[in-house]
Amino acid sequence: MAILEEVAQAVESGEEEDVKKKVQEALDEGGTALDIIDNGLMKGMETVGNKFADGEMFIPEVMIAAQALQVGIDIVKPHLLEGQRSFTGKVILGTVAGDIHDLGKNLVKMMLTANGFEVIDLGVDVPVNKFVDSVKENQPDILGMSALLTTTMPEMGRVVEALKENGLRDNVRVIVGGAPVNEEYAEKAGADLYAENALEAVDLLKNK
Ligand code: B1M
Repeated sequence: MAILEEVAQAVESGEEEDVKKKVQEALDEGGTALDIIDNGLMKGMETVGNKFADGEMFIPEVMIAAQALQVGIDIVKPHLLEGQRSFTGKVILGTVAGDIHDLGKNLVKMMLTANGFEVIDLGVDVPVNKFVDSVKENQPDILGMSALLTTTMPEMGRVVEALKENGLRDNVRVIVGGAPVNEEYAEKAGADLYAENALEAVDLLKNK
C-alpha cells in the first residue's frame, strides 16, 4: 500500500497532523491496525533510528518523530482493541533502570491489553527493587522487561537474580524484548521468553 510509505514518511518528518491524516487514510483504505503499525509507523521510526546512528538526525528531531509515532499509534489503538479478549493473565511491565525508551513497551502493553491481559505498567527507568516489590505485591503471572540500550540490557539479568534471591523466580514467567535484545541474550539473562516484537510477545504468552 503506497499510503503506508506516506505514513512512514510523515513519522520521519515528525509532522503530527500529517501522521493523523495519513493513518486515517490508511484505515479508510482498509489497512489493518497491525499493518499500519508494522509497515507504516515503525518503518518511519526505523529510518529515523538509522539516520540518528549516521549523524543525519539529532535528538530533538528523534523526539519529535517519536511523538508523531505515538500520535499514530493512538489513532489505530481502538481498532486493535476490537480484537478478541479471550485470554487472561496479569502482567507487570516496565523499561529497565537507566532507560527511558517507552514506545516499544507501550506497544507491548497495548497488544497485551487488546488480548485480555491485565497489565500493570511500571513505566520507564524502573529500578530492580521496584520490579521485585511489584511482583511481591501483585503476584503477576508474567514479568515483562524492555531495554533499548546495550548499556541497560544487563539490568534484565539483575532483576532475574533479585527475583531468585527473594524466592519469587518460580512464581512468574519472565519475558524480555527491545531492539538490542535477542534470544541468546534473553537466555543469558535468565529470562523464559524473548519476543522480537509486540505481536510475538502476545503469541508467546498465549501459546507457550
Ligand atoms: Co534512543 N537510542 N537514545 N531515543 N532511540 C536508540 C535505541 C539507538 C539504537 C539509536 C541509534 O544510535 N541508532 C541508540 C542505542 C545504541 C545502543 O545502545 N547500542 C540510542 C541512544 C544512544 C539514545 C541516547 C543515549 C541518546 C543520547 O542521549 N545521546 C538516549 C538514551 C536515553 C535513556 O534511555 N537514558 C536516547 C534517547 C532517545 C529519545 C528520548 C530521543 C527517544 C525515545 C522516546 C521514547 O521512547 N519515548 C529515542 C528513540 C525514539 C530511539 C530510536 C530512534 C527508536 C526507538 C523506538 O522507539 N522504536 C532508537 C533506534 C532504534 O531502535 N533503531 C534509539 C520504535 C519502537 C516501537 O520500537 O522500542 O524497538 P522498539 O520496540 C519493538 C521491539 O524492540 C519489541 O517490540 C516493539 C515492536 O513491536 N519490544 C519488546 C520492545 N520492548 C519489548 C518488550 C517485550 C517484547 C518485545 O517483552 C516484555
